[in-house]
Amino acid sequence: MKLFSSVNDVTDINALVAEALKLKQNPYANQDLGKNKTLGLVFLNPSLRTRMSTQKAALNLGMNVMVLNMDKEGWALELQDGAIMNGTSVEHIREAAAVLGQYVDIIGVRSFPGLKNRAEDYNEEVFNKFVKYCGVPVVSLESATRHPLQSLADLVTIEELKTRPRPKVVLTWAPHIKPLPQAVPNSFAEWMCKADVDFTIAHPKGYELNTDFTQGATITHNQDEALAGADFIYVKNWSAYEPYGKVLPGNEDWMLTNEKLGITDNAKVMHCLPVRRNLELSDEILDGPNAIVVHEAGNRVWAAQAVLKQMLESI
Ligand code: AN0
Ligand code: CP
Repeated sequence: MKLFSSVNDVTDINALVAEALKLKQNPYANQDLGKNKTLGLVFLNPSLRTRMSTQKAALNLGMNVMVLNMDKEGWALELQDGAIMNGTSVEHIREAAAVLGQYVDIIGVRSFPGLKNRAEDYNEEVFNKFVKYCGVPVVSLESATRHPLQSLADLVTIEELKTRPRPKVVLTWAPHIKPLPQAVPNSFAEWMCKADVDFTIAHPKGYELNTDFTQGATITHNQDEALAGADFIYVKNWSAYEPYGKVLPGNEDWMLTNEKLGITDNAKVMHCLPVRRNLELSDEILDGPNAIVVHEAGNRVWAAQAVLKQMLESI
């Protein structure tokens, strides 16, 4: 594997999930694979889980890791070709990415969407330019429209904890005060649509996702109807796709509570984190027996390790 940017870069998702679960049982079995190989992690936005879990995964494989917090410690990047750089940007992505590729064997990049210009975000301008100019394999650490390491960890978690062969999985929108990307729900949807699950998306009117990511999903505006009989509930806020990047008024009653959990089949509750308590998810859910959010975050290590392992095997 030379690129991990979406589910479409994976030839066999079941094999990748099985690999992640195998690594969980035996984390240090491939310590020689990463010897004298270096992973570079480039962050243009904050991160706790992706940063730490991907570093841990690389260390388990015997790799060295270098981290650049480009938003805080790097030079201000220029993205436009042909720009006359007499403003605030100091270095063009052409040189920055190419130079990083000189120092490391694999690069991970996190670049959130601006949520202002939909075409720019959905063209993945920043991520794709890193891929184009760095000259080494690239792993997405969450790009403008997808978060594949998160979705892989989510699928690993569902595989691990499911109690029937084809569980009912519900992605349900949650309230938030800030406009958040569509990356996590887009990605979760496209992975679930390819997995052996019964998949439903519930959101208020106006929060329709780009249909490229939701082919095969059942989509409803009725949260209670969606929750009925669910085995896994995936809670996440996202801003509107149309009007792009906007938070629409109302819908506070979409926060998951124990009362709503009662409609489900004793569902396990997932969230990618970070989560705002009592806005997106209630204390009673997060502190209750059905929340598996910390377990899910723990599985980020095995997802990242499975991906890095496949990349190391191909360089
Ligand atoms: C980000 C998002 O929703 O995409 C990162 C989640 C992993 N969340 C926030 O910005 C709060
Ligand atoms: N879930 C997730 O990617 O968390 P971070 O933003 O903290 O990395």
